[in-house]
Amino acid sequence: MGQDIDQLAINTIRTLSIDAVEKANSGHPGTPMSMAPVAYELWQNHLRYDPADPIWPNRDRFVLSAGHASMLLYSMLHLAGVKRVDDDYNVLDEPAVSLHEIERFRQLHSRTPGHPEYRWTTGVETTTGPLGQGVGTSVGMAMASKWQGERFGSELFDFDVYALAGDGCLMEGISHEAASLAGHLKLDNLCWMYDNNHITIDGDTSLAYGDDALTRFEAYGWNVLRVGDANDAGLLARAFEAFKAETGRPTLIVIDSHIGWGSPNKQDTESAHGEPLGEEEVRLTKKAYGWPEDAQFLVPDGVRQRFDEVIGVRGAELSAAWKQKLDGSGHAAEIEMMQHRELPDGWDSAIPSFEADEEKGLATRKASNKVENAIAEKVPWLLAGSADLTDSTSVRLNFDGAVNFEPGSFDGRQIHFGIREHAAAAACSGLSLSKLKPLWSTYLTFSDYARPAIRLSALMELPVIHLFTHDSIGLGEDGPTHQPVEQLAGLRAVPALDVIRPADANETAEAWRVAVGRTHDPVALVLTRQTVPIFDRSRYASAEGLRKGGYVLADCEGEPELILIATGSEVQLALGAHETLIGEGIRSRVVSLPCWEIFERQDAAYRDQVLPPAVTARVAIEEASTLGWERWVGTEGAIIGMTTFGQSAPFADVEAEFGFTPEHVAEVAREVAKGATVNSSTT
Ligand SMILES: Cc1ncc(C[n+]2csc(CCOP(=O)(O)OP(=O)(O)O)c2C)c(N)n1
Ligand SMILES: [Mg+2]
Repeated sequence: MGQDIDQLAINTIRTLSIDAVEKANSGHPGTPMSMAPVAYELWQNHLRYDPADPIWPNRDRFVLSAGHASMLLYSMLHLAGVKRVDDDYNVLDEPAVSLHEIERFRQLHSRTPGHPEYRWTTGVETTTGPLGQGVGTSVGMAMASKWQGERFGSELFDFDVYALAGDGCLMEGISHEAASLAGHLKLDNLCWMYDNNHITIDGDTSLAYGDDALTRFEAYGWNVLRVGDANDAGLLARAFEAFKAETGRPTLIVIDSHIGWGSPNKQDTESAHGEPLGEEEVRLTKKAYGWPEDAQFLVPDGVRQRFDEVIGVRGAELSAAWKQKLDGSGHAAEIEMMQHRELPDGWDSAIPSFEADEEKGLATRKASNKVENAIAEKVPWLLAGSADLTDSTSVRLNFDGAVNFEPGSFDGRQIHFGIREHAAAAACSGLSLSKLKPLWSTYLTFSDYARPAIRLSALMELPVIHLFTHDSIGLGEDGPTHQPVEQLAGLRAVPALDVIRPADANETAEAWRVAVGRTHDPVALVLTRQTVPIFDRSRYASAEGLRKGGYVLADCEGEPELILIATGSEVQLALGAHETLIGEGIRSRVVSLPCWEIFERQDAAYRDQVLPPAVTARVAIEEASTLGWERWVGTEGAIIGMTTFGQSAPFADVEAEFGFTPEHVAEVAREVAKGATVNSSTT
């Protein structure tokens, strides 16, 4: 076609994207068209990436934060010949994205879903689509590179992280948190490429956006570069070289571009963003590219070979040299273990068991701290962070060597995320994607500030620990702004996220065992601020029951006629009421149900043993929204929960105000046992 091979390759990225969107009759052609030269220059000439081993641990990461431009990434994965990796980490002799899959863009079960999904399509480094999440996650990846570089040596780990962001990513609040954190941490291995095309869905950005991005990022302490034309490979190359040479600052490259580049009627318009170009415009655009107008999904001769010769050859050399270094490093076993998300032998051997103490008790956040330290000391890659509530949420590591993660000690274990919940959660996804074991913490109410990133950790099936304390109105004086009500229901509604709310210190130890032991799926650990009794397990059932999500904690002689179900700090209320009711001759049972999701995964026989279907007199007690408890108490049961916000007062007064006393629980239970219909909540 008379174009030089690199231009031909760039136009192939463009036309594959155009054709895939056209065939699907849905998708976003404009940004792949304009950003094709940027992706091409980066991948071919800078990215240290081996298409034949896409899980090589020290590969540079390419994050498509503008996830709607997914066809850009799929085209790159296809043309670069990236191999597919199966769930057991085996590289297969088949493409991650075949041409057939590109033709099936956005169709059911294709490897080319609407937005890139980690774990589903090899080569997708993180799931993106909700704008800003990619840049947030990229910070965690850059942190992980620094951590591993410090621990294992920079000859083994020094990978760079590139994220392609649009106007939307930069407008989203998370980009502020993430950029501010990255600047503070001096993450000079992080490069964001800002596609400055002045177009979003509604039209020109002047409708809603007038930031001076250059000044903004300079103020964060970033190195800011500008490329005035996305089609200028020379300028792009210089910018990438400048990024690589920079020390002590992350880099933002502002790249001026024209969305829908080459489309005679749609370039620079919002209609190029999220709709197929249309048959006629496709022809005109292909003509403008010097492309055969009728050809579809055309990959001209020489294009795949060009990728093989450049990124393919460079990547193979780099990954082979790395593997040699690894073999001689003495770190191979540990790195291998991390890569497979395995844990060192004996990781759980120091988990304490807590003596019964029903008088003084212990807050579950305090018990959690002891367990966390006992595990973290044995799992070197467990990192504990907090959004400025390190001691309030009790996540401080206190053993020798557990220093802060910061410039100068990037192998530190304690992360100070600052008051940046959203970026903290997103960065934890980045750490986890890089095979570290992260946890971060805040108060349960403020989990709302991180919710989109929590959701993505679940969608990606990443074993992140989201740790939340001050988990109910029981936090007392701080009042309704800080007292969570609807957060538990909200978190429980997230698929693949297990929400664990332990009742006492020993259940807390079990909850940690579950959380750290898993290789997939996040956990939300939900803990109290206030002290709760440590139950006498010689009298009640073992806390090991938590491993099944729910268990019979206290029982009666014979078949129960009434079941009290509770979680966390309310289990003590259930037990208190239970003792009274047993004394009155009512055959009551207490079920501790710290994790609904795990309980639901047990077989029916076990679930029916704990909650016999014939026993319909049931009372649930939880200091949270009643939403969802109908599932456990049925139509004849009662729910003692919250239907309003809380109150600011000392905790005992707040609990009494809302009916969270053993006496009130017993009162409701007597009525339910009699078969009376009881109003479903206390307020
Ligand atoms: C959090 C979030 N809000 C809204 C959207 C819907 N959305 C998808 S793309 C887009 C516009 C993005 O504009 P820009 O980032 O400039 O991308 P461009 O069109 O230039 O590629 C919007 C609002 C989204 N994906 N995520
Ligand atoms: Mg834009």
